[in-house]
Amino acid sequence: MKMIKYLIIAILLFSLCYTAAAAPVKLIFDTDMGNDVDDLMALCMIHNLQKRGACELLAVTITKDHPQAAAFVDAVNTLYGYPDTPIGVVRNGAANEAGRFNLLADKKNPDGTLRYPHDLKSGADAPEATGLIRKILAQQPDGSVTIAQVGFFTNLDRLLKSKPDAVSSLNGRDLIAEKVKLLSIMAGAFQTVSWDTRHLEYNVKLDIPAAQNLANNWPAPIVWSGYEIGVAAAFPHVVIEQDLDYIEHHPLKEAYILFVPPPHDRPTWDPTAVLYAVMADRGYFDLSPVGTVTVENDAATLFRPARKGKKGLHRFLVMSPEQTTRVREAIVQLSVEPPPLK
Ligand SMILES: [Ca+2]
Ligand SMILES: [Ca+2]
Repeated sequence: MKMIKYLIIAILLFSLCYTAAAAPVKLIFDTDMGNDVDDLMALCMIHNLQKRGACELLAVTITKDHPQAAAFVDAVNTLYGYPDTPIGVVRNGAANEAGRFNLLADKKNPDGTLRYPHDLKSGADAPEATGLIRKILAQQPDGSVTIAQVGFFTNLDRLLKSKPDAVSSLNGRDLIAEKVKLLSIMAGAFQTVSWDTRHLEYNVKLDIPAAQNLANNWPAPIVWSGYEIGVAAAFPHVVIEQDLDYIEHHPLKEAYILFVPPPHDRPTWDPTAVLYAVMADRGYFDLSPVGTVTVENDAATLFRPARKGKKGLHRFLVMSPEQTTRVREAIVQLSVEPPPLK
């Protein structure tokens, strides 16, 4: 009898613990990898969060229209032990210059082998991003997918405008409404930036019509990490100099130095959007009230809170000084954690 009692207690305790464990966040990472090194910090973070079961990276989609972007993303995915993560690329997109560090994808060792091994050699061999996102969304449970967009709005604008196809009878807007839980975006500015109350942020500027369509028509909640958030929680460059020597070549160290060498503390724009996407309930950030972001023709982003009793789908991140310290340290530790060491 006593045994049965203990067994029941054990089962109850187990089920309590089991329900307490959060399911991994199903994540699509949409990036302009190669235009700034913060995209790479964000991707390293995602893999380390994935390793511990906090998220599941369903795909990486790329808005930078250069073939080495996809190859470099595959190289990083491979280093972290996820060589088969699906990768989709934009066609006829923005920012088609090479950038400063995606060339690491093709770097060779003295013996002729790749420094960062990977099998996707060029974005030309990757599927188009919109179709890939449609396929992945169609396969996922309703209301389950989080998207972190840390580049331009091109891919998600095209997703929104997409027509029914072989993978789903829903148009883009309806497919998003059914499957997407949250869109966490790094874009825009919602506070004064260096006394400028109309800071025109890069991710919006590169494809303004796409940003306008998304802000006006995306049918699910959006949380915006404005320019000011990443600037406030800038990455301490000493980490690049001292903490990544556990392997001979580290892509984050090499890319950071190629992009803007220490002693520069790079803002953590994209990592903040990923941190919120995966750990939304951990108090790293506070949120504005709900409202609506409007993108103006010059790329300015204006937020208006919803009037009393009205609904709004948009909010933006805010951070106290204490939260800023926590966010910076979380991003540092999550992005420098070693990949599986050989
Ligand atoms: Ca691969
Ligand atoms: Ca970016």
